[in-house]
Amino acid sequence: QPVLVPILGDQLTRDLASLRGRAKDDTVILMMELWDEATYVRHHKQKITLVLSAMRHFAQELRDAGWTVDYTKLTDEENAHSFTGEVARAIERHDPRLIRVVEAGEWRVQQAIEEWPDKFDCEVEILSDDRFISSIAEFREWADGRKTLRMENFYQEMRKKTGLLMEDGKPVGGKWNYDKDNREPPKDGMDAPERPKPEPDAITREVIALVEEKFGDHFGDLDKFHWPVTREQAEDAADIFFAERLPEFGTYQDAMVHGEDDLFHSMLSTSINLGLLDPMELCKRAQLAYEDSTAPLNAVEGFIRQIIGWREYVRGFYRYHMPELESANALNAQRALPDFYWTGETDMRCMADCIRSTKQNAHAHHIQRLMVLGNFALLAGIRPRDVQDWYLVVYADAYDWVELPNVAAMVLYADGGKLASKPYAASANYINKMSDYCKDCRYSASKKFGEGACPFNTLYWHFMDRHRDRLESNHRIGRIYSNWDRMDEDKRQDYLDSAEAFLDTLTPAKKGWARSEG
Ligand code: FAD
Ligand code: DLZ
Repeated sequence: QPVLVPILGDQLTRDLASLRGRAKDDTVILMMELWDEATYVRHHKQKITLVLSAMRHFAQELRDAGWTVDYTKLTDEENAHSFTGEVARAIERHDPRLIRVVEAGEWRVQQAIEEWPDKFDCEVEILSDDRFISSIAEFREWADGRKTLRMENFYQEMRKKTGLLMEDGKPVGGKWNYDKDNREPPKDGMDAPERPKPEPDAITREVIALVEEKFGDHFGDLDKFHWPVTREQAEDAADIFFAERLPEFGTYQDAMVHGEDDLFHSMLSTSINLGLLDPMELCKRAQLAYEDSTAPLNAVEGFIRQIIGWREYVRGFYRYHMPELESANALNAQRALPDFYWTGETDMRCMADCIRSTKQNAHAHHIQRLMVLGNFALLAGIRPRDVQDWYLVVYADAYDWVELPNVAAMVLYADGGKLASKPYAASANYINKMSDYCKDCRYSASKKFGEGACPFNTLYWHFMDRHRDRLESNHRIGRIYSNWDRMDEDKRQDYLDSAEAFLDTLTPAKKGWARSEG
């Protein structure tokens, strides 16, 4: 009677807690390609390709290392197409004495796993996912009893816990956070060194053909699939990032350039989330770059903050606030997602470029997701469910545990301010300052309302006006109402009328893009 170790699609880590210390001749590893996982939302074609190809490569790597891997393919006739169904079938095949599994990232999957001890006639051990620096229990302990949860406080705890960028108990350089040095607008004609783009090998090409056949009508292009699917490829990508892009990462973290899809970002989130790269190892490498003087502190601290700060924080926040977070809608946003999020057909040059990159690469960088695509959804009052589904579908790095808190709480303020102290609402001024989008746009960033005015300008005041009751008392945003009140009545009405006229032009997305109908 062996030990059965199910490994989920985002647990592709050689040192996974469930494998650690196990004898190879006493263990059967179970990996499952599942229709349910590929279609519970209709993921971008590149995302399905990425997960399935990385799973197949990982299974091969495990077999080469001497493990027994029982691998169900999507096309296997008997496939039950759910985690629970496939584990049940594996129990029949192997009659294990114990199932040893690492907790799932997604709440939905974790709920299913927690039913296994009652469902199955064998012992089930559910292990904490220690690829994260803070466990669910530690986050809960930190969060319980606090009036407000803020990333910054949590991040400082993580710095102390890991010792990253710490010197005698104090932050290196004297400050915890160099966010103010992460906001340079792009220079004219700025481009960045290309990231490595691994060519699909035979395994990936087989998966691409499968995805074209089974999921050909899902969103997204598949002809430029260049994501790392093995640990080696992911490590190559990390090497190039540290050597060529980290030094500028901090300075231009918030910059946006038309047609420049990666800039100085690491493009490592897909590999980190799949488990191909260890987040702590990456942070240590970043720290070394600072110590070797190959990258400045604003870059290194910024990178480390994203990983041990934001990434860990949103994961803890997600588990702390699930399942309520999924249906939160504090601003009562009820408008359907506009069709152009799927088609890219909009005259707003910034939106069109971010959607193009999303479709071509299954990626957009952080500030595009937050301050362009997200900002629009916030200001236009798009239903959180629609926006959440969209983000979960379209990005190759999207899993519910990281997408949902970013979208519902950070972007849409649907949690009413549990995660962020204010909505990230901005007018065209911000986008114009931080990008080169506006100069060739049909809309004018400097025109406030009326024909040709940038919709971000009119929607901004429409948003502020309709949420005045809630936001006026917010100490970080409330002051803007004195600007609004100083405008004469006609001008305020012009803003609101222009916003309404624009909102009336939006065509709701057809049903069925994100979830199958029926
Ligand atoms: P870099 O800019 O190089 O950052 C380094 C790493 O920091 C990333 O690889 C990622 O692991 C981590 N990171 C940075 N910001 C965040 C954050 N806010 N939350 C969690 N991790 C972070 N990230 C995902 O991994 N999956 C998602 O589904 C996802 N959805 C998002 C939705 C919205 C609305 C927003 C605003 C952000 C979202 N992010 C998500 C965070 C961030 O945009 C991506 O992690 C980043 O763009 C990935 O590209 P990169 O690896 O080049 O990141
Ligand atoms: C995203 C995804 C897809 C498309 N397919 C699979 C799959 O076939 N098998 C699998 O184990 N995982 C898949 N995943 C990732 C799962 O959704 C992921 O394992 C959960 O997020 C676990 O929380």
